[in-house]
Amino acid sequence: MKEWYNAIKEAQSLSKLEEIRIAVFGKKGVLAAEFAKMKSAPKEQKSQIAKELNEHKSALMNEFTARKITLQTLELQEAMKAEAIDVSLYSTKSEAGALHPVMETMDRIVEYFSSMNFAVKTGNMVEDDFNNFEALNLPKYHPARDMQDTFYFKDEMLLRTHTSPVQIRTMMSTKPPIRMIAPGAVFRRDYDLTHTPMFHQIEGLLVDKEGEVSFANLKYILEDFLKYMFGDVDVRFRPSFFPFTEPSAEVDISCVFCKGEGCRVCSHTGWLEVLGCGIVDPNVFKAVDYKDVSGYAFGLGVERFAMLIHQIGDLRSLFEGDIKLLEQFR
Ligand code: 2U9
Repeated sequence: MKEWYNAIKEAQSLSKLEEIRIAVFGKKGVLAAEFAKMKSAPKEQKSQIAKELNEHKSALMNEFTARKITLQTLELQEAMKAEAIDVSLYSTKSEAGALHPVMETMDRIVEYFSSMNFAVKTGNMVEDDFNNFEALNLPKYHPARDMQDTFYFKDEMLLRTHTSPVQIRTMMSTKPPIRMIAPGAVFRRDYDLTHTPMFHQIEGLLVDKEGEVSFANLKYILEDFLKYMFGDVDVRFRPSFFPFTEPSAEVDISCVFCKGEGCRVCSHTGWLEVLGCGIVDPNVFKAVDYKDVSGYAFGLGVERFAMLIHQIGDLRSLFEGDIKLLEQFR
């Protein structure tokens, strides 16, 4: 027995101590073995052996408990030493970050359409010809493809020029009705005062049974949305053309800078163009094999919204990462 007292006293870790506990007190441990041996001892010695064994048992248990508490305390002290934080260290001043104005604007737009029960769907930036053009009533060599200069990879793959492929893929994989928006980055070969090769769009699509979706529905939600974004502005719809919608319209708001009086920003018209929209062209539904449906769609550029909301004059400044601009949005 003596060696087990020493083993307990000298155990250097809780795991080692646990091994010893099993070896001493376990079902197949030394104490159990000694008690078993006792059965075959002469009758008159039995009670003496039992007494001694029980004394050992409780003395070993006392040793074990004492050692366990010591080791637990030691291990806790080690852990506290390892995880210690020196609160007396000087800290260097760190500036709080903030969302980029484009992302903040994107979140606000997504928030509005989510509240109107539009699902939010994202897709891939690398797309194919069918999903980016063909299915959107833009066949090869159609002059409307010139409107969007495209970045091509080999094998007819390309960087999406709008988020519309997200809607095409959604329609190809789900049955109508559809009520969704697609926010995300898009790419066009363009670079000047008002164009960057990458910008962000949010497009919306609503599809329901034939005759259930009208231009009036579209007009209502876009007017409500623009008042949510810009406050008490006037909204007007002008006839326009897009290959994927018919009829189509461009949407203007009264100039947020001069309140419609006419200024440099609105080219003295009193109006700012902010959206495009229309009733989904039947050729688009044909391409995705949707029958007996009607729908509306709209699209907007997020950078343009951010510029109008925050009165930012040059689109390119949104992409320069200039801390002087960004810290104004903290
Ligand atoms: C499907 C069917 C129709 C999306 C639409 C516009 C009009 C539009 C521009 C706004 C500024 C692009 O970022 S911008 O340059 N967009 O004017 N977008 S209708 O129509 C769709 C989309 C997908 C299946």
